[in-house]
Amino acid sequence: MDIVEYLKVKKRAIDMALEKIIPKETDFPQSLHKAMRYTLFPGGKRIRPILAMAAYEVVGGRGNGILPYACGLELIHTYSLIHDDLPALDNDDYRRGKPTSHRVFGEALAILAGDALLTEAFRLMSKEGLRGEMDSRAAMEAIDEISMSAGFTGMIAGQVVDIESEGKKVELPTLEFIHTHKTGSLILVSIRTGGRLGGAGDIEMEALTRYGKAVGLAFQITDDILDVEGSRASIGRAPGVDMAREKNTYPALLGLEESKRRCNELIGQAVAALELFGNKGAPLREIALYIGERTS
Ligand code: GRG
Repeated sequence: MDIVEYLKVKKRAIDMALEKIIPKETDFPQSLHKAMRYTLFPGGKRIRPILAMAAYEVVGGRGNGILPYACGLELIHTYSLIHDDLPALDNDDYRRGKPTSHRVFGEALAILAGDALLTEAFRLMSKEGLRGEMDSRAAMEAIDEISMSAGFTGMIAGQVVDIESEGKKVELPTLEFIHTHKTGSLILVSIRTGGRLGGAGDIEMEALTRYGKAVGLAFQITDDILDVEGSRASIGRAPGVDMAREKNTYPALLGLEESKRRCNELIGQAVAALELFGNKGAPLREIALYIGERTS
């Protein structure tokens, strides 16, 4: 299969859906809608919603019912980037190839735009649940799991341990906690949401969970490696900031070569977890390989 074309087609479907959801820049209050759209469009790779759609399809999910959840996951991710860049957190100037939200709109509006995207994510997903096209219990379970993965038992917990560990040398289990929570939990729940809403049985969910855990951690290890080896043009933000900020990363703790070895090992585990899907697992397999080799 042509993974580049696959990613392009899925990204287009997500972008078109997001375009309809987010108010126009001309709607009052314009400043809020401008700030919400600014970081969301043209956006990044859309890997979390694409994973949700691919997992939905691999277990036999049909139609567009997954799309509001896929978009919701992207809105949560985009809010986290806006807030992560704020002066109180990473104080970054550049994101998705352009100046960060607070640099353009000021801190207050960047915070509020992030809040609005996060809140809209849950409205969107619950509205779809209420429409009744999906099994409403599965929809509520998906929203429950997404809340836990984005909140204090997931992404926020990882972020807190990350900022509290800056400048200190942590052991591998703490670094793994940071990576699996800060980044891995939203990736894992994207895949599990696709599986759940697509009607996966227990064995399929278990396979998707093994796949999701492996690609989630591999994704952040690659991010750490790109901070060392990437360029501003490729990653859309300044490289070298993790090192300058004495962040705990895989290359800082284990070195570049060992980090790459562990990343490849995780990608191998992810691919192996897809065995039961046979040929149908090709999109998820290609996405895992792409995550291991990505340069942006
Ligand atoms: C509530 C003040 C406040 C802050 C919350 C939750 C949070 C801050 C930060 C989340 C942690 C975070 C941003 C982790 C980074 C994960 C990561 C690898 C981001 C880059 O993801 P890509 O490469 O980006 O998918 P694109 O731009 O392609 O979507």
